Amino acid sequence: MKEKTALITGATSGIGKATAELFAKQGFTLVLCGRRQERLDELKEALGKTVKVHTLSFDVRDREAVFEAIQSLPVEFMPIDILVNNAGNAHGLDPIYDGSMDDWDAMMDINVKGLLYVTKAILPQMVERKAGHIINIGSTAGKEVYPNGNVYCASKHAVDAINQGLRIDLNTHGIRVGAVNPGLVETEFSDVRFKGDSERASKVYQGFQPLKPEDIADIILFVVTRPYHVNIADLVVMPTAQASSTIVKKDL
Ligand code: NDP
Ligand code: 8X3
Repeated sequence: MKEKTALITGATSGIGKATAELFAKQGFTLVLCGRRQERLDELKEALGKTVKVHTLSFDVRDREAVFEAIQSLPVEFMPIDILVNNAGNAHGLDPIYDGSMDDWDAMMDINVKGLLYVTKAILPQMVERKAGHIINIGSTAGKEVYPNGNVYCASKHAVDAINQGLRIDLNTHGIRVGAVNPGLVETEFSDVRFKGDSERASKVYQGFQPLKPEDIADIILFVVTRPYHVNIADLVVMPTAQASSTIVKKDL
């Protein structure tokens, strides 16, 4: 039987990279996406020893680049059975009256519109085959709004709505759609949010045990390996020390 082919966006770091590594252990054929070509090359070198890996370097904000990249896929990497819509980040953590409009644009363009473009580029072959699985990486920020999270939370609330909308509209096509919504996971996320201020970023994860990217990868693997009649529609996962976006038990 042909191994499943998974396309993962944001595979160069954090949750996406851990998912790529775990999927490789399962023998999945991989299409790994991100902007940082060097990191994609490293992944291809490492994972390509055991499974088929193709890399696509593009910015999810660039609509044409998204479609060109997906259309360039070699035949052995088609069709895509599993799409993990993971690329995204927070940019800034400011009260809305002080927010940077460039940060707002980045979050809406990457987390929302980028996810839509990639999905739109992949969907026709899933619709045609009446099969496929889309996993959207949302966030606890898509379930509740926290102070200064404003536009990042809005972008993840949009992912929550798109997850529901896709599931509804693809229902008659037999395509599985679900979201995994993590709380605090220690990745490069806070480095990006705080624009390279690694001291500030590391403080986010001090005094408690945050989730690791591998914890989320494990859950994504569980989601995609259920029997086809089982669709995990929406899943929220937090560190044990976290009760909500603002309640985290820290021993500092
Ligand atoms: P990382 O910063 O470690 O990874 C983000 C990934 O997204 C990178 O691979 C990056 O690749 C890619 N990416 C970012 N912008 C673009 C872009 N414009 N075009 C293409 N790819 C892009 O963060 P995480 O692993 O933590 O984040 C992954 C997802 O998980 C995000 O959607 C995030 O919102 C979500 N999430 C994270 C949580 C956390 O606490 N860490 C909690 C809840 C949700 P490259 O730079 O090479 O393009
Ligand atoms: C990432 C979790 O709480 O930093 O989506 O927004 S949080």
